[in-house]
Amino acid sequence: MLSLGIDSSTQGTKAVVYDVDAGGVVASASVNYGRDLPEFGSPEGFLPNADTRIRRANPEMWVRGLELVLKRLGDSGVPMGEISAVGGCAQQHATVCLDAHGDFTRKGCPIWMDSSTVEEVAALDARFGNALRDRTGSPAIERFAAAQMMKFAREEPESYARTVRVHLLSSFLTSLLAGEDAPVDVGDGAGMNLLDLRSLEWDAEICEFAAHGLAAKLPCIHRPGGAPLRLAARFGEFGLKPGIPVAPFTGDNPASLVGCGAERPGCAVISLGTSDTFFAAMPDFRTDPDGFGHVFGNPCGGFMSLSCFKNGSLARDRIRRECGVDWPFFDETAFALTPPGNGGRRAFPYFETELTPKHDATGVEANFDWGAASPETKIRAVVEGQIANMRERTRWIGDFDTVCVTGGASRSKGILSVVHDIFGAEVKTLDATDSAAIGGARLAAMTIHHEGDAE
Ligand code: XUL
Repeated sequence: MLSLGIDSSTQGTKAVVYDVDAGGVVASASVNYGRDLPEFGSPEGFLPNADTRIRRANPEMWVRGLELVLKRLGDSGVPMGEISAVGGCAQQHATVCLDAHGDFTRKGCPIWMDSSTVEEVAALDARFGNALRDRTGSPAIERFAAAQMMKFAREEPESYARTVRVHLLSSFLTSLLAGEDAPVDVGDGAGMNLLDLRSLEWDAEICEFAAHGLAAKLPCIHRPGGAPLRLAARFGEFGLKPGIPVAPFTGDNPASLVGCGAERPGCAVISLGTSDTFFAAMPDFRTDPDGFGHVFGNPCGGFMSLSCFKNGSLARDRIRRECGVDWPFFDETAFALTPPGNGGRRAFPYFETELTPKHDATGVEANFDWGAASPETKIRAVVEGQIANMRERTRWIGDFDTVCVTGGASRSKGILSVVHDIFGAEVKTLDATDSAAIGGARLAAMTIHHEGDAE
């Protein structure tokens, strides 16, 4: 059986055709907004703005991205007519506002990179404090819909009043594919500061505080296992079979959880990239007592957590250069020359303002004489510092029997051994390229199994 997974991400749209029985991608196509849709003037996926806190995109670009990626996929010769279900995901937190005719009421939609809502976050904090985290899974966050809608209603009251539907990009794309107003999936809906994660209903009090009448403008909520929608007739144009199930799109992070095969609790994913990300499924609703980790829904049921550590690969590269060594030395030799635990020597690189835990960019903080230490001691100290911090900051989630490591730095045998020692879990490496699109395709395939079960 073939299913289609679409990932509408910051810089482009990707589509994969997934062979569910063989478990692999058989065809893919992609669109890069900067290269392929230059008319939107968004080389990096958003409209350039001198104020770097403002990050917005023209929603027409996402519509065109979806259509163009489907056209390219069809042109690649893949049998579009044999695809049995469609699913997908989108960058989290982007909001799309529509009027009663389905026209956009906000030509520039804020995306996840927008942090222009500092005032609104302060207002949410002052009104709800820790209750916001306890109810919605996250403290007040700039890029989340509560703060963004508060700002929209304040700055453009007429446009806000004309808005009848506030979609996330994920539910907006599902609506396009289904040709009808689609629900918000709990996975992505949890990233709004508006969803009560215990009842999985919109929190009326928080919605009303954010913007008058907001709850009535939000879509219905799709819970795991709920009925899929159906592909609209107009997508027959791309060779797809109208009427096949469409799984409600989720956020790219919840989709990656599924795409990495980590949707069951006990398995964590560490993605070592520009920044390091940690995510894992959780069976029940818990929040980070220190307020650093986010809680999103798990589209397969239950919840997931996500923590972002800003000082990741760039910090490791800076240490490597400072030590004057090559990558083979950093990745392996340094760990052969030093014992696990490094004799208690630990270091934390704060080259960027850190999110988890919050820490200003102050450079390397070490509990030993940094200047006098050998390269191998420094390298182990930094890697053990990073991974130990990750373990400490994710302890509230629970224990893990398996940790899947992805991203460029997962090639490092040294880093993998440190993950094994500190997490005390089996460590696997995973190629997570396209994991979000694959997650969408797997969620699509699950709608068929659910229908089969029901028969
Ligand atoms: C998660 C977040 C990002 C985007 C990227 O909270 O903001 O990971 O989902 O697309």
